[in-house]
Amino acid sequence: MNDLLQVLPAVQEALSRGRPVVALESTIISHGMPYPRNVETALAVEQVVREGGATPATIAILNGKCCVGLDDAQLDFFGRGRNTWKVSLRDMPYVISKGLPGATTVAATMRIASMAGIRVFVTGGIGGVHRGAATTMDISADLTEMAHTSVAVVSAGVKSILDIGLTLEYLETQGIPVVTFGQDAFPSFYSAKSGFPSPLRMDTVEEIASLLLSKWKLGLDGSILIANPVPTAHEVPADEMEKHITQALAAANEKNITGKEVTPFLLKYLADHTGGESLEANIALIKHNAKLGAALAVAFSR
Ligand code: PSU
Ligand code: MN
Repeated sequence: MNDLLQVLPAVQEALSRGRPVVALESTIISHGMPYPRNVETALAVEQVVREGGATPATIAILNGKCCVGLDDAQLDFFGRGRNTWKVSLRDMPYVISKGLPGATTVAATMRIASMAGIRVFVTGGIGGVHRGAATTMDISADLTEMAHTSVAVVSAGVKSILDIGLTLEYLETQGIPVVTFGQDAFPSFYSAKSGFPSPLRMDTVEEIASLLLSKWKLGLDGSILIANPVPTAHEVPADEMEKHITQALAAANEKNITGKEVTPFLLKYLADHTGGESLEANIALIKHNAKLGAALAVAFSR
């Protein structure tokens, strides 16, 4: 194994026995939710993965190593988020070489999961093509990473802070199959629908495991996006969310927020302005995704 990898013993054991493992990201903990709900959620999500018959591996960078699996103290450290870098691919070499603490995004988490031999990764929402990307060129490295790293990504779709239509176009261009679990509509994180149909629909994890196997046997490296709609009881009405998103985008524009700060700024704005409801939805859907991801990892390992 790569000497930059530091794998938690429980994760190492599962991997060496060919047991199912589910990777989890850390940016969602440090930059996506407030303390201490973020740490409670990270621990609860790991527990959901265990109950689903898989071993959780939360991924982050510490002391110059890519850590695959964090202990409770490390999760708490990232939850407090002080002086923690948001690390996408571009930031990995710097944070590793300087020995800085880094919370990994979807892109960086996938890359490290792949280095460790993990094939299934669960998150809340992925990065994508931003609204206005035609002039800003703001397209998340999550999408380019998904084009060539062979780790399946389970998410609740794409948050409508992004341009969902352009994100789906970009996924198509990059050869990334998009499958929605159990419905025809592509979900938009807080809402089960987005106004866009899902390119594919599957109703069982066995079908998704077989899709993954087919893709990789064809030599088509890269990810599959599995969109898992938020449970109905936790949906936030799309028109209510849209009002806040419009305001968040205007605030980002006014403050000249650019580059890697854009997504955390928008997420924080929404968290601050929509209060409890969106946070509860966020927590519920991540647990829901963890359950599906664990089932998929189990099916894939068979
Ligand atoms: N979208 C969400 N929640 C998140 C993120 C995105 O709905 O927590 C985080 C993820 O870590 C994702 C990253 O990988 O933001 C994307 O950042 P950027 O747009 O800068 O690539
Ligand atoms: Mn960006």
